[in-house]
Amino acid sequence: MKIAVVGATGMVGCEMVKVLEEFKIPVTELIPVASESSFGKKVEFKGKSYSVIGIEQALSLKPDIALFSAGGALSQQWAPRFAEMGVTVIDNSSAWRMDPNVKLVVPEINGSTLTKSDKIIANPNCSTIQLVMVLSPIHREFGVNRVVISTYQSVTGTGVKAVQQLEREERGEKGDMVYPYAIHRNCIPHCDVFMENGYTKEEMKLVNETVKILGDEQVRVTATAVRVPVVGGHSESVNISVDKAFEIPAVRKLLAETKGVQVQDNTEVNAYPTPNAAQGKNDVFVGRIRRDFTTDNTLNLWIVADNLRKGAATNAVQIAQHLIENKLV
Ligand code: 2RA
Repeated sequence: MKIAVVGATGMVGCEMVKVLEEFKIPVTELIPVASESSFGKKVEFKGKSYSVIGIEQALSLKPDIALFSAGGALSQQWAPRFAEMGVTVIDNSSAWRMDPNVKLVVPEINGSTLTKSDKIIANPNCSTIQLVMVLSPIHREFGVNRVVISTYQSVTGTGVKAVQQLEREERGEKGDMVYPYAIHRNCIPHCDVFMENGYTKEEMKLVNETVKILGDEQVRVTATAVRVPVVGGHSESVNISVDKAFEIPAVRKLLAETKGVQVQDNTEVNAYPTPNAAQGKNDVFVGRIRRDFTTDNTLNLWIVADNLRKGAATNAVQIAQHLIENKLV
């Protein structure tokens, strides 16, 4: 299996290479792809060194699967060219997520919808993936009708320059600003760009992608996305209204039995998820599961996941794993 990683030197791309190895995906040849400034850089994979090459050369090598994490513009331009060559593209950018002809996939939820004809597959936004991993079983069992979510998103979601801004500010140094304000000891309610409706693109990704993945236009979502000085992962405070009556122990049991979800929920021993604990892990962690007493059939909970892992690289590799295991590539 020849697998290309387009954006192999970026934070998500590096994580994709690690996860491919950890998950023992049967890769016979890794094709690391990046911009010209990285040509020749070495990428270590399963004890071998691979040289970073350009995307045109990668296309000529005709990989079986290409994992893209190199921005929307490059995906718009190149994903169709790879697909035309018969390469299955799993794209981590937002370029194809809302395209009606492209599936938006979290394997545990809708992986079974994939077929051999899906040649461009969209990886959802990180904050969406961890949300729907918890929402999906609750929706199936109780019928979700409204979701109010506030996110607390790691600076790693913005990229290495944002992490460098945080680290510089922690040292008391000045330098290039990725955010409009200092992120050190601060919270910035501004993830991605503002739109005319007063929401950010990040918030509208949560709204639109959640509906597409759950496959139910009746689910109403409203979001506030906040950037926080954290590196381990994204956290989310979620208020969920459902159609049916529920008992909290039944919700806790349902989530504990959900593949890819770990319940950490015992306030007597301060057991709840945190980004520091979730960093480097592939599951989604949920806790603080409790009834919202202000209205009927509504609960609050807290969701944490490593945004570079299940929020990006792990989910993409799990899609590849599903395709390989089901002989769809
Ligand atoms: C962020 N989800 O956290 C976006 C992109 N990774 O900024």
